[in-house]
Amino acid sequence: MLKINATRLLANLESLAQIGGTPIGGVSRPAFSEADVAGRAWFKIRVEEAGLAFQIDGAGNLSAILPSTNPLAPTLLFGSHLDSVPNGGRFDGSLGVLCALEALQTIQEAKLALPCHLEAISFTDEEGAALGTFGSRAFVGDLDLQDLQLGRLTPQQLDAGLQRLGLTRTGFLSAQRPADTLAGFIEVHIEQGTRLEKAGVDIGVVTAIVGIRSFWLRFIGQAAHAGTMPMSQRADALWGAAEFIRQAREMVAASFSPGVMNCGRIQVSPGSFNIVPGEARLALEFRHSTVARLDEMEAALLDLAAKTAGALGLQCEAEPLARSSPAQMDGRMMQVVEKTAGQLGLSHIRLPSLAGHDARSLSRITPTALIFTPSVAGISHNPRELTHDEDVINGANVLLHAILALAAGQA
Ligand code: HGY
Ligand code: MN
Ligand code: MN
Repeated sequence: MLKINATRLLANLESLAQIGGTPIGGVSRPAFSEADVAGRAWFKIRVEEAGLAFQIDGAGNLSAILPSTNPLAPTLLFGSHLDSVPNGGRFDGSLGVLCALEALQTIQEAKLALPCHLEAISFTDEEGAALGTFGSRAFVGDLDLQDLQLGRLTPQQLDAGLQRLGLTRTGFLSAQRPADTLAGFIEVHIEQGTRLEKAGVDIGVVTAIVGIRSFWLRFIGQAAHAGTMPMSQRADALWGAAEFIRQAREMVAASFSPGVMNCGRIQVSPGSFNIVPGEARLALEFRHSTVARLDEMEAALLDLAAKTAGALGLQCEAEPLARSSPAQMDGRMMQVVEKTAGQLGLSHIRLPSLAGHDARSLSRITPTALIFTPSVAGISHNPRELTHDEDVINGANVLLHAILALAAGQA
């Protein structure tokens, strides 16, 4: 049975991890940063060294292509993302891109003539430095100019970031790929949870991906002298944010499980030891598996924000940011992955994903599969993120044979 080159794959992972590498072995390579520019350049060189065609689209998505002899053939696509969260791990996203490149090189070296074009892709800004799953949303035509306003960067920061990557503000519109040119999409990704490890299973076959919504919540009070303003008369904006976080945590756990919420950032102004906070800006994100539950969570969280603010004599404004809908993975693709894992002697289970992925975008227009490899202790978005070599290699081999099985189905 054909196998990927494990030595080359692990060496590539090690080499890529040096770009934006952090002292304890993690990676800080947010999209549009200098490290991202360097990571992208690294990928281009690897693709060209492998003798594969390199391509970049208007959203900055990077591809390695192995064409079919039939120019009219559809494209089977596989990949993930090279960007990371700030101070993240070396596997999130990178694993899927490098498994994709490795599978492509293996097929090229085996000189297999396939009835579809093969394309290994890295999507731009999956993690949302500007706008989560920016590249894959542009690819499927799920992004318009107005969506850019919902991003997390100021217009000036966005323009500077796009320029760093050689992109323009409107260029992403040309990245849209017609659905009828695609034969499917497969993403390999670390689980970022403990379910595979706990079950002692090699491969996860993802059934569905959660939807994610995010808001800036602005609690507005009145800045005041921290010494002279009596405690009973303060309109302390941070008290409102703190009270909201405490109650939201209890409410989501009690009423919305397995849905989750997170407040990952807070900006307090004016921001001084001796000034009562006049404003607290809170980054709120929440996730659930159905649109109906997301709607209920949104209503309950925004209502709670207004109530906690009101109880403390504060105002609260909610500014909606980017959102994504939950997505189902393709049943036939799941079966292909399961059969492939079985042929490789690997155990597998089905499970939903609580993290967002480019596969969510792709599932809108083409049959999509998401393959999970185990994460040690479920640690992710953290420099201590770890997937054992054996699991990395298993993920790549499942991808390789899923590609071959799907390509054979196109014949
Ligand atoms: O935030 C997420 O779920 C993913 O890691 N981008
Ligand atoms: Mn991530
Ligand atoms: Mn990821």
